[in-house]
Amino acid sequence: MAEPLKVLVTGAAGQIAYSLLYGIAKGDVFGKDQALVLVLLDITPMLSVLEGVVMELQDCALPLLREVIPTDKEEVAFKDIDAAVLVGSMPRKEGMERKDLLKANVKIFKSQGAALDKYAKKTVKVLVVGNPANTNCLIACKSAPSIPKENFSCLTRLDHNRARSQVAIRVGVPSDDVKNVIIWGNHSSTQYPDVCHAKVKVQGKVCGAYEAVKNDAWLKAEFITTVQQRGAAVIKARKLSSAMSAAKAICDHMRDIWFGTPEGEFISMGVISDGNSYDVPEGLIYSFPVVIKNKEWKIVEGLPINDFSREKMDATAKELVDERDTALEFIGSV
Ligand SMILES: NC(=O)c1ccc[n+]([C@@H]2O[C@H](COP(=O)([O-])OP(=O)(O)OC[C@H]3O[C@@H](n4cnc5c(N)ncnc54)[C@H](O)[C@@H]3O)[C@@H](O)[C@H]2O)c1
Ligand SMILES: *[C@@H]1O[C@H](CO)[C@@H](O)[C@H](O)[C@H]1NC(C)=O
Ligand SMILES: CC(=O)N[C@H]1CO[C@H](CO)[C@@H](O)[C@@H]1O
Repeated sequence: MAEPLKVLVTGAAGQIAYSLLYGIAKGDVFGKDQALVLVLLDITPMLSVLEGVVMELQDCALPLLREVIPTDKEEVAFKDIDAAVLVGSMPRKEGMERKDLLKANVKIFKSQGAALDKYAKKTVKVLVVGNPANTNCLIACKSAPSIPKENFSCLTRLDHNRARSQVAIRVGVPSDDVKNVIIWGNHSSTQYPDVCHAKVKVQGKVCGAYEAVKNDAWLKAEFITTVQQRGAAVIKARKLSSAMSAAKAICDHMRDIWFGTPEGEFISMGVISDGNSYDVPEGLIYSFPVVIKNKEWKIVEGLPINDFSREKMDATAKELVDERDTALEFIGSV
């Protein structure tokens, strides 16, 4: 068996981590023959909860899990890690101003970025989940100049999976028969779930989403708002935010980074824009369609973009530009 991989999960006492840690530890992400050391970071008041999570991981008696290291210290958490899933962030509290929330998160991700820079392996793959995920990812990336910026990404795979499933349910096929949906932009209600390039297998034949669904009005309105507002709908129903589905999406995202995307298929993830793809401003972490091979992602280029799509892609970009500029104003002072 290969040397154990060292994998960090932050926010490890929280509800996403509770599902995620099991998924990782049983081999869903790095493979069924890859031994693992799991490092669990949370804030000091959560250390006792973390102890409970450690006990449960031990009690799962998982063959791949070699060691579990709970900690509230960045220098322990980030030491020599191969992969990091940054789930913990500052949640919005009653009456908290948007700017104060952003500032608190800039502080966390600046500090964790610096810890990555100082302690992690230079080949570390970093996935940011804690919201605002796109901007937190950008701050972490900027704070870790010795790690290639391509090794940072943020999660929009949950939105991607939601879009796949909505189309699949509508057509009446398994979700696996819907491929190449795209989430563009921010992981928020301005994201644009795009099915113009999707492929749906219906009765053995592959066709476009419009042909499969046979209801353009639904695809152009209700489908989009359902995906955009799915997070809020889950909170309303469950009185808690998406956790099982978020954990599944994190596993999908990291597994694709590790093993690559299937031939002919692309997935969505938030990655750094160099300004050359789809007229998205340079220096944003923006969700694009990507393919992954040998642990390197490439944006799928050259997809034709109609006016309907263009407008929505620009709106979500504008939101991210504003948030980035505010975050970068804070970065010197936190
Ligand atoms: N990108 C996505 O698709 C997506 C989907 C769902 C949730 N989220 C986000 O993921 C985050 C976690 O969600 P959850 O439901 O697990 O929340 P949660 O409140 O159950 O858990 C968050 C945990 O993070 C910890 N934490 C806070 N600050 C920390 C820090 N500086 N270092 C380490 N740990 C810290 C908290 O103590 C808590 O245990 C939230 O920000 C949520 O909005 C993102
Ligand atoms: C971008 O999306 C994140 C995650 O939902 C959200 O917290 C943030 O407010 C959004 N940005 C803006 C500027 O609306
Ligand atoms: C996903 C990705 O772009 N990975 C890169 C991370 O950085 C290493 C160098 O440390 C590159 O070789 C990878 O391609």
